[in-house]
Amino acid sequence: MVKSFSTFYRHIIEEERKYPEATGQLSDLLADIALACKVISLEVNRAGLIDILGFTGEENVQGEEVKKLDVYANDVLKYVMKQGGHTCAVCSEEEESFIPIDDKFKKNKFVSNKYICHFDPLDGSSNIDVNVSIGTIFSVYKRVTSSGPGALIDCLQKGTEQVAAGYVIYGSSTMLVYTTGEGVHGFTLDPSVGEFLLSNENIKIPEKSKTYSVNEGNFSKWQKEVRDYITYLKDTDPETSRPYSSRYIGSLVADFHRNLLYGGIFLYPSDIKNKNGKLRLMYEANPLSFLVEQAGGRSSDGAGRILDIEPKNLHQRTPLFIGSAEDVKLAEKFLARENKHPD
Ligand code: AHM
Ligand code: MG
Repeated sequence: MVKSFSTFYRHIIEEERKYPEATGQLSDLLADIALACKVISLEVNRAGLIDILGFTGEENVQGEEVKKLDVYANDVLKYVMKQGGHTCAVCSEEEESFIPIDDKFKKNKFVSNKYICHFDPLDGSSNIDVNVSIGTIFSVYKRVTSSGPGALIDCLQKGTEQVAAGYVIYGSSTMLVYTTGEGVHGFTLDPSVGEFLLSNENIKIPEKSKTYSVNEGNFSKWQKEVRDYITYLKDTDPETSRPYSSRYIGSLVADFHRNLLYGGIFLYPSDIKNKNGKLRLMYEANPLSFLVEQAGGRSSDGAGRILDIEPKNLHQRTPLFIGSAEDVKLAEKFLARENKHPD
């Protein structure tokens, strides 16, 4: 329940004021991200109309090129980040390499381009065309180099170095959920006033859940320990709330969001085809891991904490077990005990 009325911008400014040395630039950067996501949200909402209105070809009726939604989201975020002047590089799941940003976008001496942003511009690609919730995931780091456009070393930092992270879910309503290391807060977009309004203050994920989210079609491709874990969750034992319910949308942001609010474990383990799982460390696992830990949950690659992984490249993949702390701990126990029951 929200105690007081607040917009997203007012909330981040008030959070930043708790630190007298803060310059307000992180708040401005987060406000830029929120703005870009409002623009993306508009386009996502219109997407279903494109065919009906005849925008089917490469060009729309104005003769403008119709971009695929994920390409559009990527372009909007890059543009807004560049114009904001706070970033020296942007990294995106849609781009092969990082995009260095020139100093010329710094607006004045009070703006320093000291941040790096990572984006998954539109996650849940298989759901884009079927009106199922999708999302934008973001994370922010401080640069380690001192000036000029950012370098790879700025972009390849461990998840523990994130100064902010969050996502925007384009669902039955559009919501922004973020952390700067001071808890997790959720805002719902009021389309009539165009503002994200505080709706979920200081979100805490239930410690233990009754729900698991996984693409179970991959069951036969998983290692035995993962198969044993899922089989265990499906066995009947009322004392441990089993069998668990299964909930899988196939949009990470949507699956994560539901589990964050109701409790649950999401897993995308490695399998015989994807030796390191499917999800990306820098664009998906790290930001959601920062959020889940701030909400009292846990995130692991099955063997250790996601946020402690030293990244080797921008598109590195990782197995992911994320959600309610007790459930993730149990999954880790199964993975650690080869062929043994963990009870
Ligand atoms: P994407 O970045 O191409 O959208 O892929 C990531 C998505 C996640 O949103 C989701 O959790 C997962 O892929 C679903 O994968 P699968 O279809 O194999 O279950
Ligand atoms: Mg993705």
